[in-house]
Amino acid sequence: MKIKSAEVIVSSPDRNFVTLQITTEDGLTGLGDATLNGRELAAAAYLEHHVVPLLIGRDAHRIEDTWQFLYRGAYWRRGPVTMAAIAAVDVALWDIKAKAAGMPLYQLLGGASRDGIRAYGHASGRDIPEILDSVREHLELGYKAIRIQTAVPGIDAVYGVAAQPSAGGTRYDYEPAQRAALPAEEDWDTRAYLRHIPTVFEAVRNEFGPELPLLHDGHHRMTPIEAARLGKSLEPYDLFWLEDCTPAENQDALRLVRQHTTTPLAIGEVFNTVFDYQTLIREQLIDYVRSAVTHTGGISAMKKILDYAAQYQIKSGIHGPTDISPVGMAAALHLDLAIHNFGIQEYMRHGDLTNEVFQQSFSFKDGYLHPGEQPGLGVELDLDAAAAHPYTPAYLPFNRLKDGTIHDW
Ligand code: CS2
Ligand code: MG
Repeated sequence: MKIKSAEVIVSSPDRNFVTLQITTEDGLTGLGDATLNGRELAAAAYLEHHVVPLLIGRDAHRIEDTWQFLYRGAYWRRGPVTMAAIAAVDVALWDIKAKAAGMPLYQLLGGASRDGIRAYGHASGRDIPEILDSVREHLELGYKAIRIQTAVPGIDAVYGVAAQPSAGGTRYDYEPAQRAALPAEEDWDTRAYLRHIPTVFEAVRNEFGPELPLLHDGHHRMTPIEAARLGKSLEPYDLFWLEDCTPAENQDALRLVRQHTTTPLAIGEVFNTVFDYQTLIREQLIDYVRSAVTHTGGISAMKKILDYAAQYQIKSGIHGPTDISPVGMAAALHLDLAIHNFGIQEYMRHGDLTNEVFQQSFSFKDGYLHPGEQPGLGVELDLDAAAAHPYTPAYLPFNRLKDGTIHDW
């Protein structure tokens, strides 16, 4: 089954997406996601100029060989752009193979290991009443696990807090990339943050009780000892996880955090290969692997990472914000359904315009996602609808401290 053509589609309903569509000589099509928030054109160019020409004429069934060819044959390995491009090819070929087999993709990964995929949503607010209101809204939407992000007194603009109705129509969906020619500047003060966060979880636990799984994203901003302090101060509130508590390029940093707190740790949404996780997994310094299928070389690579993590009792917590397209989300769901060491799936609902461009068969009901039973991924791309939304520059913000020093966003 030879590859006849491959098309890179950059489209910007609600936000920018990069989609690869591979077509075989038999007329089968497969979709892959290469969306890289704020760097979409880099991923699209890598695909367009350095991957697509290599695909034409290759056997679409040879997924592993194509992956190894694109990874080892490039010479320059790893990194978000390379691995997003390889991911798009990998997922598109899995989509084609499952369509050719006439079954949903998860069946080719070993079949279902569970009936549904527990999701978590994003509650946020500028103050405690807004946060409690946002939690109620997400409970009404059916979520059974909820991430809590909050504004911080003394800080003007903080990650994760939607202050105005979003494209999705609900007040609390938060799209971090802002459409503008240049990135927006936000501010940060770790001490103010560390003082404030425990008060928020105290209020949420008092209102909603001890059972509801609560998550929080530290978003790479603390030093290891600050992360240790936060993890320890949150232990009374029994979090499901504390995410990205400290930048983890230096994987050894998590040893210090782990020595001080039993709050479960999730890391890896900016990681792209198993090598980014090696110490973290082997020394059990984390509890959840956070990468997205889209940024980690696709289903083939992500399954290898999660199988390695399973040997150390570490579970999946696949990244699922709005900057993972419905194609990337569907790929995650097929993997979530099949692997044994599933943990939880992040699920930010896409906006109406996005759902017009990407027709999806996955469902969200009573807090659980399911990829559906369509052959393949279960996502189809409306090329005309996609063409109606051309790329629009949009960047993730950057942070400065009060003294003007650049800080992790
Ligand atoms: C966040 C993301 O979903 C998360 O856990 O870390 O919103 C992240 O900021 C964006 O995906 C970056 O593109
Ligand atoms: Mg995160």
